[in-house]
This record gives sequence, C-alpha cells and structure tokens, in this order.
Amino acid sequence: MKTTPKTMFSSAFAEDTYKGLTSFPKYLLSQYIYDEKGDKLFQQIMNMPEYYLTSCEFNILKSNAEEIAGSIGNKDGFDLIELGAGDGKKTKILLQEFVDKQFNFDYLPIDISQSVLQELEASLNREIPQVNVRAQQGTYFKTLEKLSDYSSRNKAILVLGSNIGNLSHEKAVDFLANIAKAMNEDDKLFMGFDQKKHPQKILDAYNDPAGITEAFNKNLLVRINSELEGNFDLDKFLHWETYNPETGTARSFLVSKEDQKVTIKKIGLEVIFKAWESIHTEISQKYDDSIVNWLADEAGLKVETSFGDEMKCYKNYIFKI
Ligand code: AVI
Repeated sequence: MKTTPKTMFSSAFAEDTYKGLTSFPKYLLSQYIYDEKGDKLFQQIMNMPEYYLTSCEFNILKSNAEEIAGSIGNKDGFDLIELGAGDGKKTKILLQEFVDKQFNFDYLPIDISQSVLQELEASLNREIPQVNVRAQQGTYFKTLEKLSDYSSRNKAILVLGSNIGNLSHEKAVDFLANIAKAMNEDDKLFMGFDQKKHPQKILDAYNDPAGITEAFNKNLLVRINSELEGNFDLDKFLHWETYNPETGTARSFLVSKEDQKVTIKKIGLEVIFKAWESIHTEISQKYDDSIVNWLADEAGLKVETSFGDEMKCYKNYIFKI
C-alpha cells in the first residue's frame, strides 16, 4: 500500500476513506453512503416490505398522535426541531395533529441534504400550508452546537427512524448528551429505537432479494470511484449482513470475492484485498428498554414514557432532562 502525506486530502471523505482502507480490518463510514443516489436508495429501502422499521414507526405515530403531540408540544408556543428530517412522511402525522390542536409552533427540519430539505418544504407547503417551516442544512452535531441561535423558545426535538442505531454506544451517548445540553427543563426529546427481535427478521430487512440494500451499501464504492478516481469493480464485492443477538448489533460488510488490487488515484492509494477479506461499512444497533435506559442515564436524560407497536418491533421514547 502506498502512503500519502495527510496534507494532500481535499475533503473529509478523502481523508476518512484513506484512513478506513489502510486500517486493519478495513472499514468505511456509513455517513458517506448518502449522496443524491444514496438518498434515493434509502427512500426505496424505506418502502420495501422487508424494512419493517418505517411502517412500525408510522403506525406508532398514527395510533398515538394525540397523546404524543400533547406530551411533547407546549401550549405556550414551541419549536419542533427534527434531526435528520428525510421526507417527513412520519412527521407530517404530528404536524397535522399540532395544527388541529392549534398549537403555536415552528417546524425546524435539519438535514445534511439540501435537496431533501427543498423537497420536504415544497411538499409541506402543498399538504399542510399552515406550518411555518424554517429548514436548516447541516450535520446533527454542528447544528446541535448552534441550536440556541435557531431556537429561543421551548423545544420538542425529534429523531425518527432509529437513526441513532448507526452510532456505536459511545457515540450515541455523546449524541444524546449533546441534545441534553441543548434542552431546558420543559423541553422534550422524542426518539425512535428499533428493538431486538427475531434475528431472521432483522437479517431480512438488511438483505433484500431485490438487491436495493446491496446497491445502498455499494454506493460507498460508487462514490469512491466517481469522487476519488477509484476503480472498484462492484461485481467483485459481496454485500454481507450479520446480526449478533447478544449485543443487538447488525453489521454490514462488503466482502472481496477474490484477490484483487484497487487503485484510488486522488488519495494516491493502492489497496490490496485478499479473497474473502471484508470492509465493514455500517452498524444498525437494535435495543431493548434496559439499553435505552442505560444510554439515557449516561447522557443525563430520563425516559418519561414510551410507545410501542403491536408486534413489539419498534419503540419511540420521550425523554426529558
Ligand atoms: C438510516 N438508518 C437508520 C438505516 C438503518 O436501518 O440502519 C440505514 C440503512 N442501512 C441499511 N438499510 C437501511
């Protein structure tokens, strides 16, 4: 493998790719899956029958909209801040409920993707024009640091889709602690956590026969090819999913089917793969009440209440400080 001086990296993506592919074992960061194509593939994943997370959370919101809106909304006026807003399909249930209840609120969706925010704003203008939208583009962590610049009143913070599951427990505690720091006494955090369940159901959700999840995972290689002048041959890698029921961690890999050498020109790297060597690409953590309570405790949050679906697949928790 060639080594490269650190100063030549043109972006965080270039530097993280270099670090990940020169480590042992090799890894890439799942956050880089999400460019325009990655966003579209994730939309498709959310509509797959195997990816139960979306419909479970949708059903929880639908069945409990009134109680949830009453618990997280504030009659004196508040900002509803959503981290990782996506297409807002599930959030619209709550937005409609707040509008019906005549709460005085602004909706602040935050997402890394500007195009996702534009589409969300346009669809809200069409569907629920009464909602005052103040979209913010940015990463979770950066936006949380500056939250007091955007919002000076009571806050309800939403993180849906079990997005926290893509973080290790250590990073999840940091994330929750950062949210807790931004919260005042009357503020609420409403967050989705995918639950431990039959391991086969989890494996099926992350390994669909149509190959959408495979394309989503391989989008990391597509991006390296196009943005860093790499020459990964996608067909020479296998999408592989594992689930450990002891820890509740689903892990995604790309596995090299043969001995091969890949060149990534822009970071001056030649990567040697032995046959069946892996690149770890993503974790999707599954939870139970004791893990969620432990994370909350570590981060200085308290669970106020939770809402589950009938199949016990998924839960949304309300936290306060
Ligand atoms: C965004 N995140 C919560 C998804 C998940 O379930 O971990 C990303 C995903 N990866 C494969 N399928 C969906």
